[in-house]
Amino acid sequence: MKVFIILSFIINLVCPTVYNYHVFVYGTLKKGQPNHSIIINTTIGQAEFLSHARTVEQYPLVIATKNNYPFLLNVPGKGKLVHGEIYSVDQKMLDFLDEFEECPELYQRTKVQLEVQDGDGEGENTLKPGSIEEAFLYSTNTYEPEWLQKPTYDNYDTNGDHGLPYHEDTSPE
Ligand code: PCA
Repeated sequence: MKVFIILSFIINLVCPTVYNYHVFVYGTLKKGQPNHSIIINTTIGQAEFLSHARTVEQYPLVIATKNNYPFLLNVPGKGKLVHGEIYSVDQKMLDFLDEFEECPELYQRTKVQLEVQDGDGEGENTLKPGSIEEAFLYSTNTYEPEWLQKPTYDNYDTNGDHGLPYHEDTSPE
């Protein structure tokens, strides 16, 4: 076990992308949104901003639950082309995000096709504008049927004119 840990540490030093995953964030994890501090918290894990991106297919991005959570419903072809940000994250950050997003109960981590919008990433892994990339995202299949009737958004902002700011309310239903 010890040997494995040392070996993976060395591999990660030589080739840091080996253990990295691309994650597309479209909600509260984006820059300027209430949970962005998580993805830039290096005590949790590593994350590198790669680019802005838009889904290749349309999806309903709705705001639901008493806490006004944003949810991308896993219903391709309905809703809008959804804007967000692609990050390269390590295993530790991915594990933390799975837990934070209550995956797989509330959200499920699925894969999505994205069109890279600008290559304004911070490091050498910057993506090429116009290219198609695949990334994980936290979408949901476990939604209430009436959520399909809700207004849909193309670019989530907690303080948008929908008047439904995100909040954490831990009181019982
Ligand atoms: N957090 C994840 C999924 C929805 C949310 O608020 C994200 O920002 O992509």
